[in-house]
Amino acid sequence: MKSPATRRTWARGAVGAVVLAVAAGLLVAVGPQGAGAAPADTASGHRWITDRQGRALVLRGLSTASSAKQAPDGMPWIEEKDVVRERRELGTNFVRFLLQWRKVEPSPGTYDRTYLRQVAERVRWYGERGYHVLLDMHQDLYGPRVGGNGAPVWATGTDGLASAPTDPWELGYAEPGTVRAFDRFWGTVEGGGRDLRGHYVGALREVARYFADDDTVIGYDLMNEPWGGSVQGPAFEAGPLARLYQDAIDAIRTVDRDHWLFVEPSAIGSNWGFATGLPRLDDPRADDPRADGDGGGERGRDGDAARIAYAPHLYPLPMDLGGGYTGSTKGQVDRSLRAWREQTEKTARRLGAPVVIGEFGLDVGLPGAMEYVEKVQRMADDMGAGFAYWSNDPGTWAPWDAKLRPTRLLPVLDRPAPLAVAGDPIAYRWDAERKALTVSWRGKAGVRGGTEVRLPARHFSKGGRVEGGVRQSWDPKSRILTLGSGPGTHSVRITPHA
Ligand code: IDC
Repeated sequence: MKSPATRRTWARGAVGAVVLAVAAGLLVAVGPQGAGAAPADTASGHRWITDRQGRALVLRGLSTASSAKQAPDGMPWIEEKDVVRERRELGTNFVRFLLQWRKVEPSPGTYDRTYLRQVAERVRWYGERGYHVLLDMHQDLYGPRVGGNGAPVWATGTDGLASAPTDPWELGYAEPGTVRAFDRFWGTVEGGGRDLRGHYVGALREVARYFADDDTVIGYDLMNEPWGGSVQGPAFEAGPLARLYQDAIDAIRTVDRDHWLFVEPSAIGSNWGFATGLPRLDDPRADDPRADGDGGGERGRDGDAARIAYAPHLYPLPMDLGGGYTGSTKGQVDRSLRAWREQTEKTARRLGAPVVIGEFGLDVGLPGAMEYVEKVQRMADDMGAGFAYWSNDPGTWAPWDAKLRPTRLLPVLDRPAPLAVAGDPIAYRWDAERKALTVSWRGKAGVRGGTEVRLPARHFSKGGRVEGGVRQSWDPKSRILTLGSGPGTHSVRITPHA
């Protein structure tokens, strides 16, 4: 019953030129994208990740958590009460949960079920509060053996090359030992050795086997921020990366035919709004006549029963370089955001995939930081994209500080929005000035339940007044208002009760 919404195409402007020069591990970007026509300002017209009732999900949440990268047991910092607090304070419905290959497969071909059980316990904490969990096979800088996280030491081949710590950490991607470890992984240097990609795919398949029947899990993020080592650009993304993704998708589908498979582009470049060479991938479930679900999706050659989602990250280069969202940097960031959206939508069309912003985030103390977060949230709403803010680790980037007291980010993330839409969404928007949340959608056969919107107490202390729609129920505890749905077009406006 989880058939995705029918795919349509958006009218979209031309894409400008991008020149990405890769030299000696350092990237030099020349010439930003041309502006092109503005994308259609609507959430409609693309595929949606749906819940068990066939409703389109508006996924909003945080990544949990960077702390898992270094923890000996691979677990994030959270306890169950932190999940309760996250739900209460932010009303999020989504979490991107970090996994580590080193923990899944501690020695070659041996999978650690204790680790998977501990992950499952935390997934349950989230599931019991209505969350959807994306399991993210995380890595940065390959693995701990070369100063990063992710890959097991046994799967790290450096050929004696070293990797020194760097500041900022991202520069570590150019360290010789790290580059070689990736080259060994992708099999792009002479010398043979273990089939590391085969092991990686096997580890993903084990994760999927374990969680195949877990309805809280929405899908698997196949690799965080893939890096090509010494092979970059389309040669990497349309080559070794696409092959790994296809192998992983095929392997996962032998044990789990329902969960979504999230793919990321090579981060350097794409995070800044440059084009990606990631090609369309095949989901075997699209060829399976049983994959029709509620009959709402097309299938076969159109691939509409495929469940591949696109999860790029968003870190505009001027901000990566330490700038805030102010002064002349602001204009640069805005151009970068436009380019990012254009490229993301182009790639999503090519992949036939809904979009989830897998990461965006910044130090909340930077000048203009909150305006930037609000801007990205509005863009996500306009795109009909989900997002996972980076991250929920208490500190300067998070909605809570080291003592779990709210930072200035918390009220910005605690924002009125639909959570699930009972049909094909047309558009939704929170107008902070007029204090109005508008949601429109087309009812669709086979979808059960109403449209759920969350009305935070900070904006809707006495609940919401509904115009143009039917209020089905209001739960003041979860602050979820359910709106009736049915055939035809719905257009609802909700304002605070006086
Ligand atoms: C960062 C953490 C930081 C850690 C670093 C390296 O915030 O504490 O030292 O990773 O492990 C990404 C990565 C994500 C990064 C994040 C912020 O996917 O792991 O987390 N980021 O730097 N890509 C761009 C930014």
